[in-house]
Amino acid sequence: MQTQKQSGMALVLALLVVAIVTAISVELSWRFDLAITRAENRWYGVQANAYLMGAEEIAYMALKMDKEQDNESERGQVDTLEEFWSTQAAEFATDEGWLSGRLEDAQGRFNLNQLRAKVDDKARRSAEIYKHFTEPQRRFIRLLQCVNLGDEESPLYLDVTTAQNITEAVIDWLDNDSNVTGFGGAESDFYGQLEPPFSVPNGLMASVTELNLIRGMTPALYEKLLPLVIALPENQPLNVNTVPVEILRTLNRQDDLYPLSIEDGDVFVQNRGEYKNVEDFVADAKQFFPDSDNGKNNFVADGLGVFTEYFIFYGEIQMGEHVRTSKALLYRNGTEVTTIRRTDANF
Ligand SMILES: [Ca+2]
Ligand SMILES: [Ca+2]
Repeated sequence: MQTQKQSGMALVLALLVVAIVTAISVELSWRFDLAITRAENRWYGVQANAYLMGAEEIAYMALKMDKEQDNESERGQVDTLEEFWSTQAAEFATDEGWLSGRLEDAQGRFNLNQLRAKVDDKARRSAEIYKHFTEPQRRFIRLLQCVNLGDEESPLYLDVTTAQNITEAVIDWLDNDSNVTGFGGAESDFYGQLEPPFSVPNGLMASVTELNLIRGMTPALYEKLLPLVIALPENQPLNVNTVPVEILRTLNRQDDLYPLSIEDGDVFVQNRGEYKNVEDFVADAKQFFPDSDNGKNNFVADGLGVFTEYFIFYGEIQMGEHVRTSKALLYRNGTEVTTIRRTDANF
């Protein structure tokens, strides 16, 4: 009996030991796998970053080269989509996958910080609504009406009054007073009563993400505006050589708060040349916004340009199983190129 009981105990003990050893080794091997995976990720992460930084350096070189060519050419300082910097670099094979990069003209997007400057009080009191706004503000009113909030089959556009109201709210967001602009404007009285309340920055936007907070903005509108807008550090002009068709449509006679028609926009974008200066652009584009009525209908070229200082660099790399991307805002001053900011969000 005694020995049977003892051997029973021994068996239980043995099983217990086996169970413990198994548990420990499973735990260990899991930890070991995790450590390996972590090390691998870290290794790939470091490698990927190094490659992406390298791609950014190549973008610097392309922009520097372009500036040197512009300096030597008779055409002068011009940046267009026909130039070398604008071409998508081919996928470049690496030992672990591939690397690619491209540049976008940041000044081909509507710079929201251009909305900050305001008209004087006399103009604000004018009976003619268009005089309440600066030309960049009128362009933004038109841009808001260009964005299709529906789909191709049943398009849906904002009306001009809503577009004005949203523009006024953006103006108040940027301006440094606490006076509410027009009917759509909003200052701390409005934002302070929201849940949660917040204060108006009354200064330049650091990122287009701020649009999300502005009175009248909806997630759908924000989503559609994203590829067309940017918040640059200052009042940088639009480059008419690189703007997309939606932005070309915002270039209309000063007294017209509606955008050019979709048809006009399509003709405009196909016919446009490489403009050496803003005057050349206006002369070419006059068919869409003829001057008449003793200058009342004139086209105002404020905030337009033909060359660019700010570019967006997009890098992408595949390493093993992983794909990583990077996004950087580059600033070109003469032949010097620097990175202003990197982000995973929006500039
Ligand atoms: Ca150039
Ligand atoms: Ca204000």
